[in-house]
Amino acid sequence: MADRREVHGIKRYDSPAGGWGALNATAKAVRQQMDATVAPVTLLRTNQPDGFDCPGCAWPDKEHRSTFQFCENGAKAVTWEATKKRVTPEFFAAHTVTSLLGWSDHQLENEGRLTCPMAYDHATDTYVPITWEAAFSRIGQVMRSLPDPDMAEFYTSGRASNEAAFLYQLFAREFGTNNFPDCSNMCHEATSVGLPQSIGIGKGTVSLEDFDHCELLIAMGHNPGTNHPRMMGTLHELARRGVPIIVFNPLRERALERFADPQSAMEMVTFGSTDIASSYYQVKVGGDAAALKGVQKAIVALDDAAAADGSVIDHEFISRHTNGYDAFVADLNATAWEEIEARSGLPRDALEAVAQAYVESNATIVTYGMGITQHSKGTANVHQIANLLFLRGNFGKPGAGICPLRGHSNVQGNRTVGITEKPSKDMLERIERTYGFVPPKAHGHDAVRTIQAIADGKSKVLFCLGGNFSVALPDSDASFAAMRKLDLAVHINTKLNRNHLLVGKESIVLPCLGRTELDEQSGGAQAVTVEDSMSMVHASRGKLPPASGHLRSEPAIVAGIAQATLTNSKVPWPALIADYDLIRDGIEAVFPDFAQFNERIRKPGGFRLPLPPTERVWPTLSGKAEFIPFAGLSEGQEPTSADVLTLTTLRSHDQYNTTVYGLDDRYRGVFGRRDVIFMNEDDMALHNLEHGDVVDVETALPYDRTFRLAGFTVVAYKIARGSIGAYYPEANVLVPLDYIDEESGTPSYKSVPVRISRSPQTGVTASQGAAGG
Ligand SMILES: Nc1nc2c(c(=O)[nH]1)N[C@H]1C(S)=C(S)[C@@H](COP(=O)(O)OP(=O)(O)OC[C@H]3O[C@@H](n4cnc5c(=O)[nH]c(N)nc54)[C@H](O)[C@@H]3O)O[C@H]1N2
Ligand SMILES: Nc1nc2c(c(=O)[nH]1)N[C@H]1C(S)=C(S)[C@@H](COP(=O)(O)OP(=O)(O)OC[C@H]3O[C@@H](n4cnc5c(=O)[nH]c(N)nc54)[C@H](O)[C@@H]3O)O[C@H]1N2
Ligand SMILES: [Mo]
Repeated sequence: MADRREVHGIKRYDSPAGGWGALNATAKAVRQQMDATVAPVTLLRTNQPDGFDCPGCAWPDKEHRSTFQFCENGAKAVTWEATKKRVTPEFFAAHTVTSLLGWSDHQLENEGRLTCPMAYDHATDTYVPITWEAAFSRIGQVMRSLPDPDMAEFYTSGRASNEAAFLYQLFAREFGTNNFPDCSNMCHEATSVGLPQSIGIGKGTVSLEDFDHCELLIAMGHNPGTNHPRMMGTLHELARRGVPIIVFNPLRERALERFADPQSAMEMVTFGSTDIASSYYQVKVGGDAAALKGVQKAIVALDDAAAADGSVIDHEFISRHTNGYDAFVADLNATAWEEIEARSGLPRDALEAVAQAYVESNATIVTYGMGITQHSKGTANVHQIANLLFLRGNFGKPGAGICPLRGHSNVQGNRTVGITEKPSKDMLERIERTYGFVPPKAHGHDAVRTIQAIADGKSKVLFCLGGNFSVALPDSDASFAAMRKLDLAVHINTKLNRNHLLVGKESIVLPCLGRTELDEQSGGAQAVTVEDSMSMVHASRGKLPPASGHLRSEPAIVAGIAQATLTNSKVPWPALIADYDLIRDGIEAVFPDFAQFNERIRKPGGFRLPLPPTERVWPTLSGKAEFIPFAGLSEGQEPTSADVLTLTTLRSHDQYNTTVYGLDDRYRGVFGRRDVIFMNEDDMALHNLEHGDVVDVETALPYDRTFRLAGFTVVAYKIARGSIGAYYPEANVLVPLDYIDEESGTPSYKSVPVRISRSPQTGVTASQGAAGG
């Protein structure tokens, strides 16, 4: 597009993903954060049998012994934690909290590792050092003065180890609440709710080996080149093996188009690459259920046309293993192609082509991410994927199954060991039997309900075991304001972030060890465990000297707080911290799937938790897999008038959730800025906008408040018509707090109806960097 105007920081990116660009970016990350002598050894320990688990993503490795051969974003995650930069008490003394609020998210975290427990001092508007003992004792005092244990909230971000998470839920439950807001509530909750309804468990069913046997892969709503980079090795292998890879994604994501494997000498020296997607369907934002219904409808039509011999639809599997097929087909028959095409933005023949590929495959895997779950119909979207897989019995056979791509490296493990606001009766009984206290039964708050309870003044204390809670939540204006109403916030973190700065009455920041660091307790050096996306549990051991002599491990901090809070606790906290084997014995006692836990994690690679659907056993209420129809396409999600577009919020290549490593998004051609709106050129023409125009975006939902993002720059992009994209967390101001998937509570971060207009603030074209809100 020679005549397109030049826009600051926007360039074409024509290369494949991976390749030399990835190697260069890794070198840069190391240079900016780490000591050149420490970096190579540390990076080589990632995901080795005796090393630590990569905090970058939850994709597994073969026998947990391969793939730190190379991974750019894994390296960024590791170097960001193992950085040589430090946030000291002197830093806090020199910067008031009010002044730090003017910093961007990137600037805050880029100051380096937290080094000392700090408490907020109103008189000076700064954080001042506090001893661990004084911090614990103050927390205990406030906690014991709460009139009701349900006035405390216990947030977890999915980096915590199984051991830390287990102790945390034990503490909160002995204290008396099930208030467990979790990053998972903003992420794969639609999976945790939807999959048990469909197949009886809330986890994926495939293993890494299944990818060696699959004949078709359908990839929906995830961006592995950035977010699950080790998956690119698997996709590259599949593509080379000639397995069709069908992508549904509103944006053209480079890594799903072409990838040069830095492991492949040939591709590197020849500047070659491999095409990944065999077909790329730019579904409308929020149009996946419609697309899936179209594919299912076309499959049923193919089956009707063929002899009912099971060569198209596996009727034997359906009659033996499922319920609800007839109602499911009736719903498909009642859905018109016009509606499917309008909602998905895809033509009928494209969806018929997918159906054809599907029926030709004897083993299909569907992988999916946030593009499926973060919608007002997220749970229903997940059901549709399961329905599609049922049609050819794609569960419980090699090479087939469902594969939700989990987010944080141990978010799945946190859930497995009891971080849930909706505990099962069985788990509570086992906790009682093991530890001798009676845990509360009433369900607690999830993430959105927590911030609502805080905003309403009903909850007064918030613990954050990792994460950046209010920045990750929707509606930054409301969420930030709520934080200031707290009596006490306790932040257990490795890095400084905005959540620490939204101070209420009291705020305490407790610095903890990261995965890469040595965790030395009185019983010797400790290992922790994590569970990956494919239910493999294995040990993780850090080796680096801690970033500061004042750091404590997450389990030790939780135990310290628990001891200072609970009078006559039944849990032997000091013993558990001396030797984490004893924590694992407790996990085993409460969760029988962890039988011989300590023994099994000592084997390299660890072990796999049981997944009944892989044996065609369905732990649903009926004991069968359930077809769950998507009732009508007309409700929710869809724009109400022609000028309304649907906004999706995205991660850049240089970001880990709210952690902004840098301001580039190389594969999308954005450099040094994040204040952009990706828009289709036809939509731009329709809205009378040009590449580079500065616009305001406003939420088009019936609220009595305005949700506005002002002064962002429009970038012409290959994105589906009617859809626009912007970065998270900047765009969180546009997502109303209660605009959620009713079934799972997941915020609808990926389908917000909006209107866009030329900004009155013209001239704001300069890069604003990572505006924090
Ligand atoms: N480097 C890095 N790694 C990460 C993270 C990170 O931020 N950085 N975050 C971690 C976490 S917590 C998570 S949950 C995962 C997130 O991993 P992903 O699920 O890949 O996350 P997103 O970037 O939010 O968006 C996913 C993709 O969905 C597409 N999409 C948007 N809307 C729709 C839609 O309506 N339909 C479809 N089909 N697609 C859509 C977008 O174009 C984008 O390609 O990654 C984990 N790993
Ligand atoms: N608009 C929009 N909003 C979203 C999303 C979206 O796609 N769009 N995605 C959602 C998703 S999927 C998720 S998972 C959430 C993420 O929400 P969170 O998990 O709350 O956020 P993170 O940005 O991952 O947390 C970053 C902080 O974690 C701390 N940290 C890092 N490592 C460790 C560690 O080892 N221990 C401890 N204790 N702390 C550590 C650091 O201090 C860092 O500042 O955001 C959600 N918000
Ligand atoms: Mo996530």
